[in-house]
Amino acid sequence: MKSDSALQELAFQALDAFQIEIPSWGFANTGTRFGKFLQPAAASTLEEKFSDAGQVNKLTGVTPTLAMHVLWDLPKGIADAETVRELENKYGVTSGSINPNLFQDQEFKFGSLCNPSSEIRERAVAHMLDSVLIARKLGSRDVSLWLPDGSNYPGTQSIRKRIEWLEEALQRTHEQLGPNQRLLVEYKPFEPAFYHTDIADWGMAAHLAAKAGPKARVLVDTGHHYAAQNIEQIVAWLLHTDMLGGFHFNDRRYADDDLTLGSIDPYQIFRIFHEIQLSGRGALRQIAFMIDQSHNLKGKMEAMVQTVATGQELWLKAAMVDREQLEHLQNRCELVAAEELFRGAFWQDVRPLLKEWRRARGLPEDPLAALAESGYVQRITSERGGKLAAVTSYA
Ligand code: RM4
Ligand code: MN
Ligand code: MN
Repeated sequence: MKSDSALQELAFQALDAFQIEIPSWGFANTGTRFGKFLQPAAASTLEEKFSDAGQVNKLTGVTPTLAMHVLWDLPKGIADAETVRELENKYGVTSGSINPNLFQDQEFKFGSLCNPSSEIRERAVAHMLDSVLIARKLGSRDVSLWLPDGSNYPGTQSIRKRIEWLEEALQRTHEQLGPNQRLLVEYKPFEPAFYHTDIADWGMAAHLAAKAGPKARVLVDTGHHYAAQNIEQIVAWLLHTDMLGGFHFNDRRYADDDLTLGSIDPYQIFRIFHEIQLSGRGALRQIAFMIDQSHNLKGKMEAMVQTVATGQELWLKAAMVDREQLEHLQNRCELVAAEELFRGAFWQDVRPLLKEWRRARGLPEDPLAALAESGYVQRITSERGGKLAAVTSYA
């Protein structure tokens, strides 16, 4: 048993090391595949997204960066960088990962980097190269690629040729990276109607990243797995092979639902965090924690604050695992004792410790209550509400 002060020190160290990036699109109006549900408080401009992100960071203290989607947030490309700089200064959050957008243009109907037309592939690569330049200009470390490519029917596309095109495109993107930049390759097993997805799993993503060059890594989106998959094992392998670049955290029940982190299966996130904490501090610096959620029913500000707090709670629970003792029990094959130790950490109520940490760091003890008290949501609801009818896209 650890003394109270030893426990507090351990908890504070763990919490000081935990930061998570929030996505601009988490504040915007989103919906289902069939329609969009509008919220009066949703952000529809980049300034509103920065304002919301700044507010979340003020309340939680652990979300200093904002992920952006190039076409949604920087429609003029690199020319928008100046505006972003101003917003960073105004709202106290800086640019996070830059996400290329290869899924909206009509010309990408049959694929982008994997399109059989070399001309279209070239335009997709040009967008990747632009994204790297934008990220460099903004001082963002990570260009984070989600590739929407695939085919709907067997025999209609050459799987092998598309692998080659992809290898080449990612190599060319990699060449453009600055010294402190990285390329993250996200995988996803399916889209509705897909027969094959060009980057369907972590093995494909790891191969492509390794082939692209030393600054490319794999991005694990927790929602992008089949229901029975053991994600922490994938994470352990990626850590072992030094290929883990980061996460898009969210939860899912059936498909890529983008639900609140830990809302369906918090134990899974705990198990992932345990694998990461086993690797120590050095590894942590190389792993980008990001949220990738779409709050189409919950209030967006409330959902984001709730998500960040849940992430901290699960991270802290993972820190409660007595890893030395666990190793000892594992070596002796004391199965029940090992499992009880592991599970016991998960069941520990760490919220009082988290509150202590917030108090010590000058943050509101209960960020959700502080959000409610701040009046911020009421203010943006009345300021933005009038614009509802004008909203047409996810941006
Ligand atoms: C995908 C994936 C990507 C996101 C796109 C729009 O499902 O999770 O990260 O950028 O959606
Ligand atoms: Mn994602
Ligand atoms: Mn997704």
